[in-house]
Amino acid sequence: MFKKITRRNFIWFSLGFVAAVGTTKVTLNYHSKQKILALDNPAKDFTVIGTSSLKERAAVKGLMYGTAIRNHHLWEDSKLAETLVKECQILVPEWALKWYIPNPALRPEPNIFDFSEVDKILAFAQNKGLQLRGHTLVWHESLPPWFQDTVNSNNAQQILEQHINTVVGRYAGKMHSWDVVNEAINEGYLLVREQKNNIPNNLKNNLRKTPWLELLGDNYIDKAFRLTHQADPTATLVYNDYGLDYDTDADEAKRNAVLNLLENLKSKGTPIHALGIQAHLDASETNFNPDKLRSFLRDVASLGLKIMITELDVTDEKLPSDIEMRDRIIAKTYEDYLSTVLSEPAVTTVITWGISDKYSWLSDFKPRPDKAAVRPLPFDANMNRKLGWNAIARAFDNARLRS
Ligand code: 9MR
Repeated sequence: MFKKITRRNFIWFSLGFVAAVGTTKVTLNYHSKQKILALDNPAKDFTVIGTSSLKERAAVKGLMYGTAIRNHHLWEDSKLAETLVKECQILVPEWALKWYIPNPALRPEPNIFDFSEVDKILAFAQNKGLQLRGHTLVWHESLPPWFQDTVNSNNAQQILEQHINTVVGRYAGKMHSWDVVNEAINEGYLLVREQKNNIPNNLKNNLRKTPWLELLGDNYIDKAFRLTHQADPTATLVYNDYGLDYDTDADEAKRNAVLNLLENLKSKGTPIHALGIQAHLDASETNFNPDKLRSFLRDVASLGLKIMITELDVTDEKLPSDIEMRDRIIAKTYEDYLSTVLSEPAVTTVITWGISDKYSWLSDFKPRPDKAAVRPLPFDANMNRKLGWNAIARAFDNARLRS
């Protein structure tokens, strides 16, 4: 028989429950801390032979190395510009080719385009012998404030066409590649949830619910590629996405969904040439499985597609404070990842999402709980090479020659 629950019993029960939850949390925290510490190997050798730059090491193997860049940093920081020219073969504007990031915005009004910043970056790149790639034409983020009130299912096609014709047309023949569509597949955890609820695993269900999907229907991806190819038949056209790197249910589901999308596009004859893997890595992630990642890369390559690593960086959000330890774990993350992906011949290019810790989106988006400066990139805030630089250099030195 159950005893009547008295007020006192209830209080004791609640206290016990809170204590149990607290202990479990402490134990879990302890275990995840131990797992992270186990990632550090102070004896690991990161020696690099010679002093040549990342672009030179990449070029020896028929590869390209480059970085994303916020245009104003390039004009304001001569040390950054110098480092970038020395180390990079290719640049991608982190902001300037998005529809709307006011610096100034590319498309401030429905019928006004401002190319001033992009033109300056292109002139800089051409002057220094660097290539330029475009990011991005179709995305659900960084859309203009006028978008919601102006764009509807009657004019969406025309507004997208106008965008692609105007922007891609202006730089036709001058761009290495375009991220035509960015992040069109749902978050991995949502794909897993759908699988658990027996929702059919098809392209329609796997697509992220974006304004573009809502306005143009699920054919919008194919449309965007065809329009871009028409506007610039020489550029390599890329589908770009994230959350593809680890041996987790979410990333596995996302890899399958992306593969499914690529197969679908290829079967329709869509002019798509490469998959862009963003590779925003996490130094504290313990579920890295080189075989699984390689097998995904091979599946993508078997569709006749090239692969570009488009936004590589390594968050140290969950690492301990000690800087030397952090740099070692970050460097190991870079080397493990790059040696895996570069073993697949279809991988042609490696681009980091920034080059110096002084300027990383992660400072705002994934700050450290101890408020210490983040260290996700190959150069420190004073433009000195870090252990992460060695790791990238080593991965290029050990990569096989591309034909
Ligand atoms: O790094 C970019 C950040 O400065 C911008 O505020 C943000 C919104 O435009 O975009 C960031 O870059 C993203 C990229 O365009 C697409 N993949 C994820 C990147 C990091 O969020």
